Amino acid sequence: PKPTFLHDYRPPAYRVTHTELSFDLEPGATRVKASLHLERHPQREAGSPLMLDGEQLELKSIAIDGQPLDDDEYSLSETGLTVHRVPERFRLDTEVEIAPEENTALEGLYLSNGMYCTQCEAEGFRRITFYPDRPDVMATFSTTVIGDQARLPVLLSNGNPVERGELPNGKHFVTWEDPHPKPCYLFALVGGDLKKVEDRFTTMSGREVALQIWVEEENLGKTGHAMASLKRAMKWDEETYGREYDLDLFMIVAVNDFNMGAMENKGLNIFNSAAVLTHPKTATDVAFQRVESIVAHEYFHNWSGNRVTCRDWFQLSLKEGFTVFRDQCFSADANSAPVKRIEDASFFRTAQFAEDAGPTAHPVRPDHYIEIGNFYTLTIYEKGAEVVRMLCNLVGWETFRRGSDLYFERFDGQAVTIEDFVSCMAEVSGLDLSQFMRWYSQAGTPEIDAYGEYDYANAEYHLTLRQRTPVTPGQADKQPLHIPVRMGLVGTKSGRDLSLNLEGEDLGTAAVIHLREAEQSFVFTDVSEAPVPSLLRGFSAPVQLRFPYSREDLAFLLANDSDGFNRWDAGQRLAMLALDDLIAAHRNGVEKVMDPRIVEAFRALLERGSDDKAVLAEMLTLPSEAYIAEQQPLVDVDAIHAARTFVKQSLAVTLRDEFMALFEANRSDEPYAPEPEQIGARSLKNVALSYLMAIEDEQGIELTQAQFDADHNMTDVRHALTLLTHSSRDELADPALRAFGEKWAHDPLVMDQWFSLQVTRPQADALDRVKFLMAHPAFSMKNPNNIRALIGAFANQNRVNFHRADGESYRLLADVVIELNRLNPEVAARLITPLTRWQRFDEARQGLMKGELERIRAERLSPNVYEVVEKALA
Ligand code: DPP
Ligand code: ZN
Repeated sequence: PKPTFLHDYRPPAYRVTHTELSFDLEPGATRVKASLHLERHPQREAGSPLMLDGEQLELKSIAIDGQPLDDDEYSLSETGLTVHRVPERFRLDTEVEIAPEENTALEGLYLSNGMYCTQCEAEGFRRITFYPDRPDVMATFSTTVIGDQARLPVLLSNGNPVERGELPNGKHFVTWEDPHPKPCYLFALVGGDLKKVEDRFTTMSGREVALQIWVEEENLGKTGHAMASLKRAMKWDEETYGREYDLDLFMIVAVNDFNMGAMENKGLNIFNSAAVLTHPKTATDVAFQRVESIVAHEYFHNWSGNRVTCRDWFQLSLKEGFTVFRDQCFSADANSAPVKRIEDASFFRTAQFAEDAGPTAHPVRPDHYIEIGNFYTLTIYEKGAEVVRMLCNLVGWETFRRGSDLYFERFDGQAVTIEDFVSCMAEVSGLDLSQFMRWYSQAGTPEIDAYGEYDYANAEYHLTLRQRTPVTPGQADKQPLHIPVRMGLVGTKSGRDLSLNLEGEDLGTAAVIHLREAEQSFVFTDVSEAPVPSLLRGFSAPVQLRFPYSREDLAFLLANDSDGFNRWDAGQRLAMLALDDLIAAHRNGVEKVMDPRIVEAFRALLERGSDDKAVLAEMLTLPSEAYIAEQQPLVDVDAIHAARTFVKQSLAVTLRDEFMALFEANRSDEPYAPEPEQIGARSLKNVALSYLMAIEDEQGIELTQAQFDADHNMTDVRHALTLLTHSSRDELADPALRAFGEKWAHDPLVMDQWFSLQVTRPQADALDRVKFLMAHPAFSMKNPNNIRALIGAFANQNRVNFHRADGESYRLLADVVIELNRLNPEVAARLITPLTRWQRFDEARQGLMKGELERIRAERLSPNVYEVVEKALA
């Protein structure tokens, strides 16, 4: 396979102004008729051949302006269709046969649980019909869907239904019209036996919109939260961005087999059932919040993605970065804002940093790819969102909003680039954002080394920041970035933020300083007392920041920083210092000793309490093994696990009564609601229980079992079951697991949770459990959620067992990748990730991991898997 390059972009030779489609959903012989109204692109030369993408299509007929073509007038290949000579304006009619029943890749039209559905982003439409499958071809669509009335009573597509009727042989049809020009990646079709829940929304201009969520009948009771989230998101986008919905109907459909989370098809969002269905008994708080944010995310795409779309797939972050930023702000408004930021930044620093440091590192706007399906990454989505957040902070919200208005107004109905977006921000703010643009083209996590010195005699504080971005594949030279560093100076006497006077300018007590050079010094004057600097508040830039804090400094910030995010971060840094010592002790076979300063800092947290319980729960949570690993030069999974367990147990032993009191103070029998206060209390209570279970405290065990038996809500039940399953006592784990597995055998989303919590147990039998569960009737290699819940959770979250010294887990992962390479290349490619990180481990493991990558490489590979494996072994 050959790469596609950004610099090769050219507009399409022909545009499609209108697309008429007709689907006959006949088992074993689905037919698709397409009438494309085409015209030459004004910027392209006359006489070009017409080239259409098409894969796995069986062409039945082809005609131009009603004239069937002779065999020598066109040619077919594995990837498409070329018509050698065409007029300037014409209608192309084709008919193809496709096989949705055999489609296990879940791209294009496929069957999930007997229901027809589609996934066209990024390049799935070419598996439906011959078409210029690129986002800069935008057409209005009219779609007729024909199907068996009994088996497929519901037939949906984009836009509004305009006609329906009965046909011979028990069939019926529905015709849908979408008046908004759109690229074909936003096309959707659904046919199945579905039931709907309906609601309404009145837009800010007074238009009535019907809202429908379509699900299988047994899931009708699980749609309430998604619907409520949708209405909140619609309102929020009106109030915050002035964006109104533009059709009379908005539909969401839940499907069980789906490669991603959800898809923003115009008027007809298709969702992974895991991203839409909730019920207090089956979904955790985390799942409720995830549904809320994904429903909002897809809805927000209606403007940031659909009305204004991407010129080409290199611009993917144009819609994804902006839309993730929008959904993050929405969730922050709906929940605890500091916790949302802590969760996002913590995940980012673990997973995106790892991606940016590995062999698949790429810029927010890549300049080449083999398979665009491999670029739905944390860098495009989450780093893209961080870059938009920096822009917003640089220009200020009001100006950012004006820039957003300008962007939507100027580019409505167009397919545009990241420059178009940033230039709107530059225009409304008057700022020169040319250096800022490097954030889009340079891969790698920038590192900032900071040093500070207080000059008593002159009451000055000197802060020096030095930035460097490490070399990433294909990018040896890095230029300095424009990095906004939000900061404060916290007085060590007063515990307050001191006023910041920088080069004669009074910045108040919290300021953003701009690092643009490789090294820059900032001199703050009139600093009345010795301060501890609080840097990168709110994670103001996606960088790794180092400052030589002492443990006393960190304990001080943990207690006094006015920025909630940095208070949490100080606690994490403090824990990291202790963990580093313990990891070294473990490696050197020296007795581990707990640093009393950590214990005292935790005691202080427990005594002080917090108004925001969710924040306190985060502060009491130690850095994850994955995050700790990111901070080590060489990853020693066993030492990390031992050190973290030691810290947790030491805290639990010393603060046992405090944790018990915290648990008692936060339990409740209130009916479940996914509300911030309840969620915060549950988190806090469950964190306390984790500590008690870390030492297998007898009373803690009783409480855990009681919480499991009480069966009050899934958050509590799952947490209790996880603690029992991850304990050293199989007599606690086994009966609970069995009871839970039998009770929920009928519910695939709950069974996925049951898979995950077993295969993440630290005990040495985890790999055997994975193998055993792969034969469970609730597991299928064809279902991406099952793969993620069982194989993905094991490989990504069970670090001690995935990195077994005998390499057996690597072998299992490679076996699964090899099988999935045939069934579902997109999911297969994503699953390889943990093996691509081999450079981070000792030589023996490196050899084993590379050996498995080479074994994969020896297969006949899909472009998806090929690209990832080649990069990993380069
Ligand atoms: N565009 C989708 C989303 O991120 C992914 N297919 O919302
Ligand atoms: Zn998206």
